[in-house]
Amino acid sequence: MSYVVKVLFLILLFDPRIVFDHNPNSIANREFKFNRVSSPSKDDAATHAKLTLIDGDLDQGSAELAALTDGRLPRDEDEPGTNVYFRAGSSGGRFRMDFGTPIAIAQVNTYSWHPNSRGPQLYKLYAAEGSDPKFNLDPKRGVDPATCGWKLIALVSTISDRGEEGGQYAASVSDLGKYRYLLFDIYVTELYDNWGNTFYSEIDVISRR
Ligand SMILES: [Ca+2]
Ligand SMILES: [Ca+2]
Repeated sequence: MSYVVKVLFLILLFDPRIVFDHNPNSIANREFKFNRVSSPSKDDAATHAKLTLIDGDLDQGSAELAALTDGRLPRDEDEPGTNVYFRAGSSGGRFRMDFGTPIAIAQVNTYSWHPNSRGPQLYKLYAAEGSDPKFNLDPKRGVDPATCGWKLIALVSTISDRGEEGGQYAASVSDLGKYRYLLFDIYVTELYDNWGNTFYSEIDVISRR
C-alpha cells in the first residue's frame, strides 16, 4: 500500500461518526447487547425498505437479503440460515436499500456474528438522494458509485490487528443526512481461505424524528 493510500485509509478509519463494538466469543449471546451500540431493532426505518442485490452472489447457505431487516437474530454463533453472506471464495458484493422516499438518517447499524473469520465487518457505505441526472441505481463492482450519483459516507472496518477475530460485531455510522437509497459495498475480510465473507445478522437504519 502506498503511503498516500495508507494515510487516506487511516483518515477514513478514524472517522468520528463511526463507532464499533465487539463481544468476544466468550460473552457473545443471542441478546446482541453492546456497550457502545444499541441492540438490533425489530422496528426501524430499514424494516420496510426494499433490498436489491446489485453485484455478487449470496452463498447457497445464506438467508435471503430480507433477513437483514427482519428483526430476527441468530440464536447461535454459527447459524447460516439467519445470516446473509456472499458466496464462499468470492470477494463480496453490493446491495441497495430503498426507502421509497428520502428520509433523514441518524444512524446505520450493522450487526454480525460468527465464531471466527466471518465475524468482522468490512464495507463501504454510500448514500444517494436519487435526483442526480447521472444517477446509476445499479453500479456493479468496477464502477465507482461516487462517479454516478452516490456519496461515499464511510469505510467501515472492524478488523483488528490483534488476531482475535471471532464473536459478535456492531458498527454504527451516524449523521448521514437525507437520502432515499443506501448502497452497501461488502468486502471479504480475509483471503487466507474461502471463509472470509461476513455473516451479517441485521442492518438497522434509525431515522431522525
Ligand atoms: Ca431491524
Ligand atoms: Ca435479521
